[in-house]
Amino acid sequence: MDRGQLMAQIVGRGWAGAIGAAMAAGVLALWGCGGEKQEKASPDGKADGSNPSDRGGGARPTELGAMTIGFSQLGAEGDWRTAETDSIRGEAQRLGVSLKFADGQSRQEKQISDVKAFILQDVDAIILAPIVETGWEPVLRDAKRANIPVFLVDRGVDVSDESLYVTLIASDFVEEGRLAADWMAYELGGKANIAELQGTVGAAPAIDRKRGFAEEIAKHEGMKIIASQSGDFRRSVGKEVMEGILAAHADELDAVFAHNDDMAMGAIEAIARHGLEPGVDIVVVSIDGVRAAFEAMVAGTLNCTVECNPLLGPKVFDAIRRHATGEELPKWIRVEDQVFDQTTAADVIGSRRY
Ligand code: GZL
Repeated sequence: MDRGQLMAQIVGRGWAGAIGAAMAAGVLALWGCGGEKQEKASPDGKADGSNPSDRGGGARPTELGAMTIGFSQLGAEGDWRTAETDSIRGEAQRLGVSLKFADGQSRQEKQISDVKAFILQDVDAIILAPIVETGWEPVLRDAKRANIPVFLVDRGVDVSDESLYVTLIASDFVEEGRLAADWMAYELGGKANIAELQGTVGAAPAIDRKRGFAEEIAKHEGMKIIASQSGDFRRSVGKEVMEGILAAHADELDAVFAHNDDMAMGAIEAIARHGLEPGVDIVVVSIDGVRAAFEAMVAGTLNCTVECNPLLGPKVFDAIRRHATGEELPKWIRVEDQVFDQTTAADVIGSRRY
């Protein structure tokens, strides 16, 4: 099976119709290729009780331009986060939405107090990028009692009552982990000792990417994770963690799976400082698809990245508008993912938008 067949097989997991158009674009789209989001109906299909018509209390504006919206961003840990923040703030400006921005500084307690402040200010909607999955129920109940709909972006929450948020706009992180494993298994013939750099402890993308990757490599008895540690989605921490792993395992390591490109860049630095050739002596596979990753693939130090599109601004305001006019939204609006490697990086780097 050649690479094209592999990539087509990976794409086969997703939506076969994407193959033709996506191949023409020089990339392999897994979910849609015209930029259309895949929307999954909520499992039970019934109203979640958060539509304006179901809500008691005061009416909210239905026009985005008349809304004041609070955006609780989790922090500014790296390139992906910056791209997401810029997308949402830029789209608010384009639409004439009054956006109150709060930087959670990578601390959940700060994010919770930011959301509480939005509730006191009686904003018309809240956009929340939750740093970790748990601990949100009380403040989401406060928002619901105040008649303020909450829209989750890029990371999910673990709550007992799904009516506490309108929808989650995010990629399928489990699938991203599977795709990374698929690509690595092909590249290394199903045999590798792997170091895993995990994302922020307790964060949905870290939990789910780990799960998807582990599920997929379990199909290849020659693939084994020999070291796994959190690098907190940060380049500097990814580098430190990789230095420690190399000190213990350099002579037996074949590959690195990093939960995001920022940590992969740190790992690449550490591998080179250790006197090994990243991308050659040790294969490096990551997730996000930020510009630095494309530059590294062109340079040959990164082998593959699974895109996780951060440009969520248009999608989130479209969801807010649809909800405000009484449309019922699915609990998960899935963002498309694409796989890039050194055979495609040079062709598409010029068209990258983040
Ligand atoms: C994914 C997002 C993750 C990125 C990382 O939706 O939450 O957080 O993959 C970022 O780069 O830190």
